[in-house]
Amino acid sequence: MPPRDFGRGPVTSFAMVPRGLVDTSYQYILINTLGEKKNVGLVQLNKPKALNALCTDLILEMDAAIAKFEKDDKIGAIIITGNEKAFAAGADIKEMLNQTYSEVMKGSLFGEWKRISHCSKPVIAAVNGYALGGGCEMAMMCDIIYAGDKARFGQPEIIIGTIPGAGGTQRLTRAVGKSKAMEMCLTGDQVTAKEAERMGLVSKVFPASQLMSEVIKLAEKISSYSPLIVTLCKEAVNTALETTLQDGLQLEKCLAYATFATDDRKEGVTAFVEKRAPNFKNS
Ligand code: DAK
Repeated sequence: MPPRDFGRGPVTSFAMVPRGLVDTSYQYILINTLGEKKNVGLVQLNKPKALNALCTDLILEMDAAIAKFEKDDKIGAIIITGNEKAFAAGADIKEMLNQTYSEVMKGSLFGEWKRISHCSKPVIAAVNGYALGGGCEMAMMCDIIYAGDKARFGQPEIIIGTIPGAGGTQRLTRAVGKSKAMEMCLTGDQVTAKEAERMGLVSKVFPASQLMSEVIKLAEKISSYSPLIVTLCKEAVNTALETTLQDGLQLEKCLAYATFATDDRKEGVTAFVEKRAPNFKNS
């Protein structure tokens, strides 16, 4: 869907997200570039009145924004966030109200939504507030989840007579194990940020007001490394969830050997030996 032009100027009250030159050409998201070197892409969901419910147009806009950052050589990592009340409260229930089986089958919007999980660059979820249903699934499509201390995660689809359809039963089970995932999916109960951290769903929890600065620090650190090597590393870790140990170890070995064919590995080890900072060229 082509981005719409709704004029300039922030349309959100999420004070914790740093403001710069904000691209407000989308209706339901804000995008921005952050960090000292402007090498971090930010996608902020911006449908606050509906707690960032994931309607079709919002998903299409996110898809376009992530594709744009993925293509941009200056961007080393992408952050997805919401606002202080909601990361995203799930798929848009009002939009789903009258959808039929054949419509969702043909549309397959969430089912085909692979932009985040297939992105070659690291994608970090910064979760404040509710991450429920499709919102929790979207966070789990990301590579790393950091959360504010008021965040809440859940798969409440069972309460409204459906089940997770965008990875909730699969990624959650891989992240936290069968018993916890089963409990969350079968009860619809939410877990707090601290519980999510204990379960291994979330890497780190910060006071809500510090979340964005910590996530930006993380994204800047990753962006300071060779993008080429970061992509290889991400591919190796992701493969661990998809394959046997032996096949995974084999792929890891091949990818590690492959780094020896790059200028950036040479630069990295040379810089270490020469006691200076590396100057990676993405080659
Ligand atoms: N969709 C639409 N609107 C929502 C929404 C949602 N998911 N969540 C909240 N809202 C709206 C509310 O309707 C309300 O709008 P107004 O009535 O003011 O117009 C506004 O946001 C504020 O919500 P509340 O008044 O309810 O706020 P509270 O603080 O009292 O409660 C809450 C916050 C998050 C606990 C509550 O809003 C809530 O329970 N929301 C629903 C959460 C939920 O059930 N999420 C899962 C949705 S199902 C698929 C793949 C994936 C999926 C579907 C298909 N395929 C592959 C086919 C995913 C499904 C889902 O995510």
